[in-house]
Amino acid sequence: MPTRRMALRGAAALVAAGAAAGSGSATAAPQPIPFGSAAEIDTFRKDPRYREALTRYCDVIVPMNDLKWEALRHDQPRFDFSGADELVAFAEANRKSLRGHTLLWGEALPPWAKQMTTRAEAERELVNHIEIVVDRYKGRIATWDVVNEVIKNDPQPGEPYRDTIWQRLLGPEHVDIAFRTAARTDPKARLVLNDFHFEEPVPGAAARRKVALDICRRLKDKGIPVHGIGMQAHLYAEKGIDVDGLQRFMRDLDALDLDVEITELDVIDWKLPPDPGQRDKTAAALVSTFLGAVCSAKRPKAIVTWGLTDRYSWVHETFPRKDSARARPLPLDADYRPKPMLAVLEGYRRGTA
Ligand code: 9MR
Repeated sequence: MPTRRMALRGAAALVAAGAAAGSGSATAAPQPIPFGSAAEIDTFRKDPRYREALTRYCDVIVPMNDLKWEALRHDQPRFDFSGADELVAFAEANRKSLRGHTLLWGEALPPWAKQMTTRAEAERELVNHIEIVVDRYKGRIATWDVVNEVIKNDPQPGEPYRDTIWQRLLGPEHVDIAFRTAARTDPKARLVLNDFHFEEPVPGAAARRKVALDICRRLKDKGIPVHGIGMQAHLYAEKGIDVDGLQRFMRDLDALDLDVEITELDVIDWKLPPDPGQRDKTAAALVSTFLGAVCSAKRPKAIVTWGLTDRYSWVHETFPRKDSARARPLPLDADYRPKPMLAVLEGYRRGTA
């Protein structure tokens, strides 16, 4: 079992390296970047090795599904905080910080929410939901993915938003309402717009980066707080990384005084050749290229993977391989052994990369 000393080791290393980096010398090490993972509640409850890995490797914990409407609001009037409370308590007991995922999404909604029909109903439910959830974890969940995946897959000029129940009933203002309500409820929370497909070398990704910037600029112009953009970073091994595009994106974020976070990192290896060792090397190289592009231009506030071990990942079902081999998307293998990807991530965590 992990000891309290082990649990604190990562945090202590961060403080020490942070102090060195802040010394101002030209040769100072780069700032360490807190590392974390999403945690899935059923796995967390049943697998002690999962809990041990979260304790050992993470500075940040993200409840993977338990803060979604589907989990919290299955029964419309009664909030069920059981799963979220358990993960928050674990994070606090082990001195990890927390990211909240997510206050508004077009998916993972309970049936009643998908059946809302009026603008007034949608606004009332959204505001009420955000007030209750953010207030419950005020001062404890430091960062919120306020909106998740609101950008259309292939946005065209004048049509930036994904078709969701929120967009249908509230129009573009659904984003404003969510950020405004979260900021009012916990004025100290960091508020993030979270989305995917920013990194690929295709025109669609550039269009999505532009929309993300436009949304944040519009919020800021209206005086609505937004602090950063979350890049999910589900990296497709066969697609590659737009290094120049990402670096421009980081400069554009700087110009708007916005942070960046990596929020759901993993590698989709369904098109890679079968050899597991080779797949792991390719995945580590891809993560290294991606993080190198981002971090050399702007240090993210956190780097979070969508799970820790290949034993459990959404990638298995969503991107099955033709040869039926297990996907290898994460930093630990299915038996919790470190893979080359972990070394890349630990470099950023220690501040040596
Ligand atoms: O990994 C999550 C899976 O367990 C859930 O069933 C699913 C629906 O709630 O969400 C998955 O997580 C998604 C995240 O919330 C948003 N970005 C994409 C992630 C993978 O689908």
